[in-house]
Amino acid sequence: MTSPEKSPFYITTAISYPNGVPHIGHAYEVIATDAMARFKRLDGHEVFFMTGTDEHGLKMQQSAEKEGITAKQLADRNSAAFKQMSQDLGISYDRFIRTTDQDHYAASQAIWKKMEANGDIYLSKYEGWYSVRDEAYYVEDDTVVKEDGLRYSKETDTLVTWTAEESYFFRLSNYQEKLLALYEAQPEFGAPQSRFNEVISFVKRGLEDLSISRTTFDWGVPVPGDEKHVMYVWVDALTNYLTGVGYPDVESESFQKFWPADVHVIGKDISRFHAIYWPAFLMSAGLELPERVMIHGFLTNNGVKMSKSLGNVVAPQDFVAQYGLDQCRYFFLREVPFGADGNYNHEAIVGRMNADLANNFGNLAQRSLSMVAKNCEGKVPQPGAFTPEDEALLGQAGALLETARSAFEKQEFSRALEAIWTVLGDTNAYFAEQAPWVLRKTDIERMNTVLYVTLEVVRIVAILAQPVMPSSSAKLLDVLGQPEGDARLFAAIATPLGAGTELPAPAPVFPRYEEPVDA
Ligand code: ME8
Repeated sequence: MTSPEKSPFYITTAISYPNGVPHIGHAYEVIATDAMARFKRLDGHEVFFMTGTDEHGLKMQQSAEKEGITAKQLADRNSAAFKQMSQDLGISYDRFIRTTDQDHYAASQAIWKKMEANGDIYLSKYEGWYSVRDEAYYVEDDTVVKEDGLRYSKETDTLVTWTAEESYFFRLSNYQEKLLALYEAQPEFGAPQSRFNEVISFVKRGLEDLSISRTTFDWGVPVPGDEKHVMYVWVDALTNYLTGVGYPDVESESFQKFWPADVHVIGKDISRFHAIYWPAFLMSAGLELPERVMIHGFLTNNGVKMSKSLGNVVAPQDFVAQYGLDQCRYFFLREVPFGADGNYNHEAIVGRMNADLANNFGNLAQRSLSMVAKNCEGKVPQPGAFTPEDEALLGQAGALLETARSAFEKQEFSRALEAIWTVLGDTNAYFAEQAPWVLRKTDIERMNTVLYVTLEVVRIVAILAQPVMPSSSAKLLDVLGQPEGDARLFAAIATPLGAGTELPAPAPVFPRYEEPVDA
């Protein structure tokens, strides 16, 4: 149930290029965004969560030509692979947008016309060193001729060729002061701070007008009124965030409800597009600006960048098959402070799976629930008076919601999880100290109280863990007798477990990772 006094929440991922298949970096971004979307839903907000694919541009056209198929065929095939990945990762998106969707053409042409009407678009000529891979022009100083006699971008090491074309330009130079004023007024427009600072310094160095159309290929959204031009892929790509909520129908219910977006989640390589071009386009079109651009880092495998030539590109589905979906989701959000670059390797994942999930959480749940099954007729026991230790632990667990809220508000997922796991650690210590298996013989009422307190912590943690580990948390909430629906919302944290609630037979939820034994 959504609560009327909680504001609607609109969150997006970047839309991926379907010129290849998805990798762990893509999975990481959708998992984090999904956790955020689920958190807000459980906290009573109406959420719109969008992800999808960015299908236009020369890169797509050229990749397709190499395969002897059309760009649309390539997009259809790989977009389906991205959609499948999201489904395999349990991503709760509300729309999977494709920039080849009909409504997206209308939205892109509408924003173009608004920017044009505002005097920000003019026709001129563009010449420069163009990188197809980056879909960007470079000035000569930013390129280098290598031993093979070919010229490359220094920054991205991609091949550039001299290209001259008639092009429409966007007056980005007019927006330098306005952007700096925005950053000043909204100091968390970009996050984390270190990555936002890079954007701010870039803008302070001065902005040049931006070439926003191409005539050398036709795989894109036609420029309204001059159809030999297609829009520069980033103009239409960024506009996806508007299309998804009904633009250009700004009076529509969804646009009114969800625009401006609350958070755009993106990787560090595309921060300039989102924190500079995008707000400038929106200002020009007279539209409200997103609240926040959250810039995450890159994942590396054992410290090595993923690349096809190194053969270390891991398919997200293989990863999930090896460790389990919730385990992967937990690992990525717990291990790497969101925003920082992160490294993953087998040992680190197994460490988290066994220590945090199987031992700290799984064992606690299983031991307490098994004792309840055996000694309390499978019902939540009636607690006696709480001791200061009980009160302290329940207080700690009860305070987790606020801690998690403040951490999730800034996409500090690892901070939220760390706080939750600290309480689990304390609960394990409490369980060991109180030794309910001893109390069973000496003081049944006290045993009941200790089991009750432990189950109550497990319940609160299971509710709070849902955004990160939806299916394991659901299994735990099943065995805690908490039906789907209101009892699993964050608002239910404040309502303690009812003594006498019938509990189904407990079943372990977090398996240990055992290394496969060679036959
Ligand atoms: O950039 N680790 O698409 P894309 C973490 N179409 N994140 C990574 C990553 C890695 N190793 N590699 C890529 C595009 N990403 C554009 C976006 S939005 C209007 C258009 C992230 O398929 C990357 O930073 O190259 C981006 O946020 C997303 O994956 C899609 O990357």
